[in-house]
Amino acid sequence: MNADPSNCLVIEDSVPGVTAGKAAGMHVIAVPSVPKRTDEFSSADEIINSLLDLRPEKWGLPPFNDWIEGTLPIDPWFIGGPVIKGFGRGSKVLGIPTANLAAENFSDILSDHTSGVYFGWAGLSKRGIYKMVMSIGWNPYFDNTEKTIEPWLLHGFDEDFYGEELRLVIVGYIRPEANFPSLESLIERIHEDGRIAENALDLPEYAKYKESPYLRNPLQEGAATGGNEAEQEFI
Ligand code: ADP
Ligand code: RBF
Ligand code: MG
Repeated sequence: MNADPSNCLVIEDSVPGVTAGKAAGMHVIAVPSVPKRTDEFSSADEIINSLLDLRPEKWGLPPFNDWIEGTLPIDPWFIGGPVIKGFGRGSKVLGIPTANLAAENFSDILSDHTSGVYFGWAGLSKRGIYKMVMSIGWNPYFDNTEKTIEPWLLHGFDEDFYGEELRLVIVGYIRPEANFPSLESLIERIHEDGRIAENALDLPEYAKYKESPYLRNPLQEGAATGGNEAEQEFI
């Protein structure tokens, strides 16, 4: 390539690739192919969770121009099912209740989609449609062993709604899941995510999905659905 190695940026998902890039005197960003194995990639200059977190401007390159107001639009995905019991930690410890969906019903969708903080619209079969912000992943602060789906509906409810059919259209990405030095800083960050989602969902690019039939017409009351059939229904 006839380029000075110090002017090269390598993006690599394997340990040998990271090692090779550093041995060549290049800058290296690691995107580990296996989550939770970041220790093996410590020789990289930066470790990111997924390509959604690539920020070219950190490396003197032009920024991506598809981010809007702190959010990245994604091809929407559609998941739903009855609200199940979570850890009972969101409301009690954080003051942020999350209406959990059974992750095992969406294992194919979840393995396609990276962990992180996302937002979109939530339909509750007996109540209406609400703005929503959620995390998907292992909640690093609590170091969970299971990947969970944690949607926080941006609305004050007078009662719980366990068992009710919840439909989600996820339209954008905010940030990777992170660990925090204190519970207060985790709570503060989740409220910030809530403000970002609240504002972004008024943008036409995201607001239009509020009309998705998937949110309003449960295909089979109480049954879990996900992915392609739902997407076809929307189109
Ligand atoms: P936690 O989220 O506190 O770990 P659970 O997941 O078991 O515990 O319980 C949270 C429950 O709170 C949800 O299942 C839902 O019924 C209720 N809830 C009340 N308000 C909200 C809200 N704004 N967003 C999500 N869930 C809510
Ligand atoms: N947990 C984390 O450990 N790290 C996070 O960065 C994180 N971000 C979250 C963002 C949002 C918008 C929501 C709703 C939750 C987030 N959580 C995060 C999950 C939170 O810890 C979880 O909902 C509670 O532990 C309840 O099980
Ligand atoms: Mg919960």
